[in-house]
This record gives sequence, structure tokens and C-alpha cells, in this order.
Amino acid sequence: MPSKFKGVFPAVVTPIDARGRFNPDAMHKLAQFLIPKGVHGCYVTGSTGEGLLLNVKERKAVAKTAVEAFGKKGKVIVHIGAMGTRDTADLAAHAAEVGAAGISSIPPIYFPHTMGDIIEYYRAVGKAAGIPMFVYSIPALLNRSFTADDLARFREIPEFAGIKFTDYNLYELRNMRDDFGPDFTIFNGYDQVFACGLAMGADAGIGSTYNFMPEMFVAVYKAFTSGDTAKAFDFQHKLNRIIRIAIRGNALATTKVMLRFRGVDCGKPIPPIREPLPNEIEETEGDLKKLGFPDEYVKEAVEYMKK
Ligand code: MN9
Repeated sequence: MPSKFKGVFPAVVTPIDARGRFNPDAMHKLAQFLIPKGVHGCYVTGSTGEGLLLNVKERKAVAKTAVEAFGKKGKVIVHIGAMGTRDTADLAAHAAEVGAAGISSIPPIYFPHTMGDIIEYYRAVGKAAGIPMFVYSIPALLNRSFTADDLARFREIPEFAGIKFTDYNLYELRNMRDDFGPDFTIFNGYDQVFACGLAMGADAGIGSTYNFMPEMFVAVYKAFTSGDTAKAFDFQHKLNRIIRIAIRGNALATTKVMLRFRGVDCGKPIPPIREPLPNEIEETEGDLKKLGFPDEYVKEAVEYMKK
């Protein structure tokens, strides 16, 4: 199912209220923060969205709210990976029903599944959704990676449309581009190498740190696609200095803290993920201020976008 996605897709956090429940109002506020910055859509209930820490009912509410919040301003991709094919297929059908532009799933986890099991899993999920499906490859968390050769077996799944590639092996990313042609969508997954991923053939990026510096990623994308590669890498090197400070400890635990620095309160992480301690937050904020983040960084990116 060829379906081309291009651009910058924040892997949005799932906002939580004081009682620890999904907060739809905050999701609308987050969308209102991101959309004017020029993002092309979003990815919900993935790693950053803490999807595996929500139950099926909550995940459906997040997907529905995200589609409403982004409306026609962007494509919403719903991560539907869950422990069992039954829940995943249910979430996949729901995502299509509420108007998601695509779905994505990690491969099945924990049990020692064969590649054959994995293909059958994706076949069932794709069929339940009937919309473009993106495999989510994140070897650092799953102990399973996909090569271009592995993906050859996915061709028989009609909804298979691309990959979210959270892997530093950009050689394999390029092999995928060569094998699957221009209609296949490759999302770069590590924010630290977004410009590199684009240079090796990615069409788009999905990332956690896009939540709190969307301007910088939109600027990388604009510079790269307008042929100014040097500028794209200049923005990339700058934003990496911020990432280095922001992800000390655990990237998932700090994303909501970083969003708070940008004035968007999405609550705390979902247990067992824990927010950094107050002194750690203070130290992070101090180090970012020393570098001139957010003000100077945002200003430079915004000015570049006006050109
Ligand atoms: O796949 C994200 N991975 C996780 C996307 O959240 C585990 C990335 O956006 C990273 O969080 C980011 C920071 O390391 O590159």
C-alpha cells in the first residue's frame, strides 16, 4: 500500500492529569503548540507516548483525541503495538475508524517469536486496519533488528508501507531505500541523526525531542529539502547539544519536563517511568539556559523558516 509521508512527525507524549489519567485538553494544547511550528503530523502512543503503559481503552482515547486535535493540519500515525495480536488488531481497526492516516507497530515482544510469527502478526494487524502500516524497528529496546533482506518477506502484506527506523545502522536504511523504491516511506528514528537519515534516504522523521524543539527539526527538514545540506547539518549539530543535556538519565522521563520548559504542561511520566528529581530538573534547566535554549535556538530556526 504505497503512501508517502514526508516531513517532521513529533512522537507526542501522552498528557496525564494529576490523578494519573489521560488528559485530552492537554493533548489539544500540545497540538496547538506544535501545529503552528510547521510539523507535518504526529505519532501517538509509541515509546514516547508511553503506549505500552496504557490500557486499550486509554489508547483508543488518545488516538481519537490526537486525530481531532491535529484535524486536517497533519497526518496522525497511531502506534498500536501491544502484547497480543488480539489487542493490537483491535487498536488497529479503531485507529482506522477514527481517521488515522497510518498505523505502526513494534514486533511482538517477550516470547521468542520466529520471523514467520512476526510476519503473521503484521499480516493480521494490517488486515484489521486496512490503512498504511509501518513496522517500528527499535533494536535498543527490543533486541531485534530488521535488515532490508528481512523486510523482503513483508512485501506480501498489502498494508505494509514503510518503516520507523530507530537504529543507527544507516547503511541498512539505505539498503531499504534501494530495495523498496520511492513509494516506500522511511522514518528516521534517532533524532540525533535526523539530517544523516535524510542524507541516506529517509523521507521523514519521528522523534521524542521534536516535542520540545519542533522549530529546530522543521528547520533541518527545510534546509535539507531545499538543497542547503550544510545548513541542515548546522541545525542538527546545534540541536544535538540540547539533546545531550535533555536525555541525561532517560529520554522518556525527561520529555515532559522539557515540554514544561516550553510552557506546555503534560503532567508526569506514567509509572514505572519516573520524573527526574527536582535537583536534576534544576540542573538541566540551568545547563540549557547557559547554552541559550530555548530562546536563541528557537529564534534562529524561526528566522530561517521565514526566509
Ligand atoms: O524512536 C525515540 N526513541 C525512543 C524514537 O523514545 C526510545 C527517539 O526519538 C529518541 O527518544 C531520541 C533521543 O534519544 O532520539
